[in-house]
Amino acid sequence: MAEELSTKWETPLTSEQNPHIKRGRYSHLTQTDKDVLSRIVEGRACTSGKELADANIDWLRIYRGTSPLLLKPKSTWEVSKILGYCHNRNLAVVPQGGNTSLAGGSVPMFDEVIISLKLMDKIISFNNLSGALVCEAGCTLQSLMDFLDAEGYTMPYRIGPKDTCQIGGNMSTNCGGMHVVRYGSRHAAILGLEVVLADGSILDLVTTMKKDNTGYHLKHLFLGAEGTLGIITKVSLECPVKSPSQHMLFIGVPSFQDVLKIFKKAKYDLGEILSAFEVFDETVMKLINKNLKLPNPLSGESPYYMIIATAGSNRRHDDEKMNAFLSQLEKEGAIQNGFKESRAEAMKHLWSYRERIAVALKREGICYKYDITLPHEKFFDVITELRGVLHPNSPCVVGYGHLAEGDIHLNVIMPQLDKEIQEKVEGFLYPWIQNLRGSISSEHGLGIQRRDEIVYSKSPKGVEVMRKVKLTFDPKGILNPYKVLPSWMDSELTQRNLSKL
Ligand code: FAD
Ligand code: 2HG
Ligand code: ZN
Repeated sequence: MAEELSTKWETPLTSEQNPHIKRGRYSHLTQTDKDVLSRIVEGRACTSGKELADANIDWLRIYRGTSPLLLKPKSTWEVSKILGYCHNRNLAVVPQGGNTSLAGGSVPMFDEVIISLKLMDKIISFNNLSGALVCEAGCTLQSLMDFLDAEGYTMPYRIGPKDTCQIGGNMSTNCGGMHVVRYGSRHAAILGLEVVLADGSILDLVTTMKKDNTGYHLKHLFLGAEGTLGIITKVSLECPVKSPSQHMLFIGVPSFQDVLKIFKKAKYDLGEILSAFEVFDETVMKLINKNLKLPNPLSGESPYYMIIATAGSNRRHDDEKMNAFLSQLEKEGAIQNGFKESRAEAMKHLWSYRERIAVALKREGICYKYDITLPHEKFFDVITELRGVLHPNSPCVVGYGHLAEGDIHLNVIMPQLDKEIQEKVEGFLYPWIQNLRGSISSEHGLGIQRRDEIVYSKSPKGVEVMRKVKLTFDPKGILNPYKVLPSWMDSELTQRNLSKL
């Protein structure tokens, strides 16, 4: 997934960009630490070179740390040994999956040791009756999709960087993607997890069965925790069967009111077979055309474009439903043009328009991403109003997202990082979201980027409970510090007086 930026951009150190964030009172890595840790993963430690440099920079090329050590364990036992040692020595660590985080969560802030799960990529078991898959955390999403395809099953989610992102990272971010409308969030499909806790102990919550009400649902705490509560080493997931009947509509829509009308109609008319409901604006389409060299598949331009997908069990029945749906939209004038596609290869190609939008935007410049949940009616108002606020500075502001969940990806694209514009955007945006009781992070997480903005979406009591949970799981604060929890808690979470522990 290495993608070049069109602008010349040297990622500054995150610590230099954020001088108010102080390094926690962790030990500094000594040569002895390096030797001991490297011996645990014999031949799989990096102390220099491109692999280490890449692991220090995020996908968006906005955040960069200075970790001197990357470890690549191959087993839960090795992860446990590493964390046990780091805990004793008070060394901070960052768990890393495919490093595709869009919130700066997967890279160090300072010199934290990077623990990459990429070599823990074994599929452990699959039950062809229940659909229960058990695998190691480093399996890429694509490898699991391929494996399941041969079994007649599929993954219950789909996101763009599937060849790179890992199931452990997907769980840790509680990633969303295109099929939440059909299969729910990661919480819906998770059966169990194995997690190595901060002190190196192993919490085995793996099961292949769906129901278990034995007290607190611990596994759910790790979904969306972004590596701040433990390192996920195994995942057990309930996978749905691959639908034998899949269809897609690609349509151009004249107004946002029509987009909403179509959404409501799709819920009634496509009902149980609806599997994706995606929307993007005309500027996004232009950037797809320009930066991915993919021409508009429709014969004319429209202010909005949509991909509506279905997955069912009866081709004739679904075909009829989709044809009737499309012709009614045409009759009602709710679309300007559009077509239905049912051939697997052609649909894969059309999905690439949607799945590679983030790549198209990144090729345009530095992307400041805002990943927000709003009431459906307000989905695009935020774009229009923000464009008004930024005028005449007017960097490129675009919107797209998973409309079914009210999840809009607002991107502000600039030739280079501009703190003044960033402050202007956020000064407008966050109170706007709060007023509507929306979320400032729908699916990408808080990472470094949004941790201080948590208060716009979570009550002070909610943030306080999170602090207590963090201290329970990780009293020394060695797991992915400076992420998720707000910076004003750093002094307690990362600089505690160890003699009191
Ligand atoms: P990383 O980026 O490596 O890590 C993400 C976070 O999880 C970090 O905080 C890290 O410390 C932690 N972590 C990673 N592995 C573990 C582990 N085993 N145990 C504990 N903590 C761990 N997200 C969506 O929700 N929907 C989308 O549609 C979507 N599309 C994307 C498209 C593109 C082009 C890109 C680049 C990203 C997209 N994302 C999307 C962001 C999304 O969060 C990630 O792509 C994915 O879930 C992260 O997986 P990863 O393996 O790369 O994790
Ligand atoms: C998507 O839906 C991802 O494609 C990326 O969540 C969102 O680029 C973004 O802002
Ligand atoms: Zn998304």
